[in-house]
Amino acid sequence: MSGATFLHFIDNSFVPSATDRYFDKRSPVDGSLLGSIAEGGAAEVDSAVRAARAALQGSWGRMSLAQRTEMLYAVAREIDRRFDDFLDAEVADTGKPRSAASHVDIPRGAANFRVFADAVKNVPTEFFEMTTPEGRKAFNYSVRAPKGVIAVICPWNLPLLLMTWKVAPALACGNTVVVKPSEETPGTATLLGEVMQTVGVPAGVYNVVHGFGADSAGEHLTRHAGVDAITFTGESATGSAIMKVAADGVRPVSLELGGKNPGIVFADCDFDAAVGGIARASFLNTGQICLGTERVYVERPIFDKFVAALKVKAEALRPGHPSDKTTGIGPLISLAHRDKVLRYYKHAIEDGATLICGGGIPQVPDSLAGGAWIQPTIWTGLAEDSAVVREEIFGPCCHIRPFDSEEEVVSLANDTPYGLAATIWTRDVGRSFRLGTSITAGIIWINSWFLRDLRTPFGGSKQSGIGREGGIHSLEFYTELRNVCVAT
Ligand code: NAD
Ligand code: 6OD
Repeated sequence: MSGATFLHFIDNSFVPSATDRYFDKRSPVDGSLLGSIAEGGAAEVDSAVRAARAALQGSWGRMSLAQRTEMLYAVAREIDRRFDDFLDAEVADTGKPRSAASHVDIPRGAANFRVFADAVKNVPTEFFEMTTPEGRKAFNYSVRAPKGVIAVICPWNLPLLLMTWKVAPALACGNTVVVKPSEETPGTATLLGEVMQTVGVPAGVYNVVHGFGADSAGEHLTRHAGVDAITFTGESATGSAIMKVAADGVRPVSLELGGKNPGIVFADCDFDAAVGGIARASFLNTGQICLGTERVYVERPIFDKFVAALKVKAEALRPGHPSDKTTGIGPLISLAHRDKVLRYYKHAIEDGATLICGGGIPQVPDSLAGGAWIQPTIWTGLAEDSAVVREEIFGPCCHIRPFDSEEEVVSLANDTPYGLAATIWTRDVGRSFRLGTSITAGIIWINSWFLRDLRTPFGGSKQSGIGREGGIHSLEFYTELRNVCVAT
């Protein structure tokens, strides 16, 4: 990275666009200009894909598994060593509190490289002994080959965490990557290029092209015939557009998309734990987490008490500068995203919601007035067919509705086009197991939220995605299985 100019990282070099075009990156905290980002197009994508292809055929492709995994451990160590640089970059781009980024985003960035380097060394293999019709011995086994050049298209909400969640397993399996970070968050992907240089990862293995999505770097990348597979995290509508493009060339896709996840609270729950859990699920990262809870269902006997307790939690979240240790909630990613969230806030009132708290823009010091600040917001009283209850808002808000039976709440929870996650709070063990299978979602948390061993599968049902990543499931996406039979 050179100063506040974010360049592409192609074939081991930081380069501007051929057209020398840039766009601005503004701080979500105060609206100030943070820097300018090189805007990539077809030419930059083509250079990056060619570099990635050449690296597959060069030293990267010839490396032993041990050498390759050693490099990934070295990448993890270098992220640890430059922890503060990554933290500064992530906080500048997103405005999230430093304490949150230093506990979640940056450690997970390094952990992803370690976990997938470990995982790839322990892939189970198949090996069967056979006999040919003439009676000779034969051995039939499978091997995993890299898929090739992987396009990695990333969102802005957890930039390093979600990018390395794809890049680390892709490299562990011997692929090369071209990353298109979100136009909102260029920092940590660019910094990772410096790490790759320091560690000595061969040229072309990790490439970054900045730019926008449709008709820009993102679409050029997914359309490029030299891309063998596409892994994407972002909105369901974008995932659908990418899937159509991937049909040309019959290329595999892994899609981690949006959610409108239910939080379900039974009267027999540990009340304080449930309030704390739902508060995290609704407001963490200013509600910008795909796994978050914007639909909360609370069993009627504790409904009023729960609403009052969640209101206290929401109102305690003080907006503030990322470096201030007392900051409880950061801004949204941009003023444009705040406009979208505020439209839902207005819509909720038009649809007859009772506003429990929030609903607008908070008071912040004058120095932060240009930022994308928003109040954590709770509503009750909406019909289930309100857009506020059906559509993903991606802001710090939730609607709470009472329910009277397990059967009723399962039906409410499943009545959604999404199926990413659910968080359920109960002390009834039998019910936990029942809901673990009756809720249609990729991840079901009981008495917990956003807690997952990285070796387990992650992904969504219905419009929340296609495929699973995590542990062996990532390795399955990032490799091609070949069946070999050797007759002696
Ligand atoms: P987005 O879909 O707008 O953008 C994601 C990325 O795709 C960006 O890099 C963007 O430039 C690129 N892009 C946009 N249109 C494209 C196109 N036509 N072709 C190629 N690339 C294109 O999503 P966002 O606003 O950055 O992120 C928020 C969304 O991501 C929310 O819906 C959230 O639920 C979802 N998300 C899902 C997960 C998950 O794991 N399921 C995780 C994080 C975020
Ligand atoms: O924890 C993960 O690996 C993961 N993919 C989290 C996604 C969060 C979405 O915002």
